[in-house]
Amino acid sequence: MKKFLATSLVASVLVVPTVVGAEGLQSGKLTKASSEPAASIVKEYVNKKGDFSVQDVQKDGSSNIVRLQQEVDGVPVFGSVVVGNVAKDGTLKAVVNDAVDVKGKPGLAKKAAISEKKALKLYKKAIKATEFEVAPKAELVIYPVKNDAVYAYKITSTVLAGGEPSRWTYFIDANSGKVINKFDQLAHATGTTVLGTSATFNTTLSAGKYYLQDTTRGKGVYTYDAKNRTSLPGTLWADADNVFNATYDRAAVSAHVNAAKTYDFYKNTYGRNSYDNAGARLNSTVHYSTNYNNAFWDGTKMVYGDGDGTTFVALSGALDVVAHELTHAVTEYTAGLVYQNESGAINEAVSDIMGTVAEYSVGSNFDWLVGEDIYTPGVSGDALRSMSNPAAYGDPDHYSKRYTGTQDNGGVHINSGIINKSAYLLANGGTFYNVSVTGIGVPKLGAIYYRALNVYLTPNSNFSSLRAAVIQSAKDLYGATSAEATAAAKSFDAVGVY
Ligand code: TI3
Ligand code: ZN
Ligand code: CA
Ligand code: CA
Repeated sequence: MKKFLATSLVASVLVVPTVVGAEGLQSGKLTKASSEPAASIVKEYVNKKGDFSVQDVQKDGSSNIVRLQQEVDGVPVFGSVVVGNVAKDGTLKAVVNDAVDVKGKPGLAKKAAISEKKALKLYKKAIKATEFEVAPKAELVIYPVKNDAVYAYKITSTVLAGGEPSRWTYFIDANSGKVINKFDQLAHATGTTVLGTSATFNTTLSAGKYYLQDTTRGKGVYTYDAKNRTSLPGTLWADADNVFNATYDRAAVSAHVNAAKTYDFYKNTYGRNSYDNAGARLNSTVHYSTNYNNAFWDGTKMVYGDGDGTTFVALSGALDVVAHELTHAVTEYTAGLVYQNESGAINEAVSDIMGTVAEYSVGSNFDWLVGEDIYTPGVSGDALRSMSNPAAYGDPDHYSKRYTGTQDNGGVHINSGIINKSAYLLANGGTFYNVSVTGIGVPKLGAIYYRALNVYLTPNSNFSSLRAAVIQSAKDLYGATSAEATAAAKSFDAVGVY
């Protein structure tokens, strides 16, 4: 039991500290006022238990929040942290003391007989992995064990290749090489998608709840619930048992799974690490508003309506829609195509094209339709748009038929049909308006448009600039006189864009 200082220079009323648990949180007026640095005040209060390094001091209103890490001869004691809340006048208001008594423990007599290199070898052997998303990192720590403490290597890595992703932490005794403890920080969830299929995906266990938080991709993939309201982002999706099998869960499962698939598509196909190519966290919100028949990229996240059940079901259910939305983000960070008139129609078309290339690469049933999986559940075979035949949904398929009015931002979802048709002809081949195009396949279509988006398109590119950008990209990738470059030119001839 600690002794509490009863004297104070400023306050005259002594607040009797409340103690929660033996080493838990203590609060009250724990020390008298002082002009010493906040970290010293907390250190002094707990120093009977050992040495501490200052991890962090943060301002919190007029208080300072101090975090100390317990150490012995500079080696951290795993998990033994002290947090102190020091008021403006230098009095300690609250402290969480997780420091442990390790001084003179027999297990600490031997420091570390085995090397870090050897420990890493043992770790890799134990988790049976050779390829790492995040390489194993070892840290020598003091690990408290029953009535004793030992030196141990704490080693963590992230593995994606070959089977289930994992993030194993092992504590390996630095003398015996034995595994003292281990845990996997990734929780492998299961659930049902909007389309009624089963899926496995990554969640994170925190304080007894499983969150739609996948930490294996870039800076993470997070999925939120707007709870049928319109304030964003809503709340991070939490589940009690990691089995996402409620009807209400389906939109979230699909958004989470399809965002991860789209991340993988961009990473594995083009080496792009998220939309900013710097691993930006992928945030999605589902159950936006009520009966909302659309989806959008709001500048920082993807947002999906549930649909009204007749025109649409939950829009996150379709991979081509999710990849369409994420491509709006990629466009914003690359070409920056202005969302109006011809540049806006290119913006829309690029989203349809990359959405379809993603569907081809990582989807289960590829086609030249957009949104077919979530459009009109009561009607089969239809979609929001067709790239092979835009006219089937009233969209133009030739420059001569372009829309020049002001609706839809100057027809961004309408005139995209002209570019969509051109892209379809480039991949698939065909004769249109007496122009024959030799198809080059979907992967090359994707590579060419991805390069055009990254290199040659600008905010004010029009259809004619797109033609030049796509032809140049084909030349860069496949050669100036390549069949691909010829096909690229023909694909624009066919839709009347020069
Ligand atoms: S941005 C993209 C999202 C999406 C892709 C949605 C695929 C569904 C499937 C999109 O195309 N949204 C459609 C959209 O914004 N609009 C069209 C315009 C006008 C037409 C549309 C058609 C919406 C049909 C709803 C139903 C709009 O709503 O302003
Ligand atoms: Zn769009
Ligand atoms: Ca499709
Ligand atoms: Ca339908």
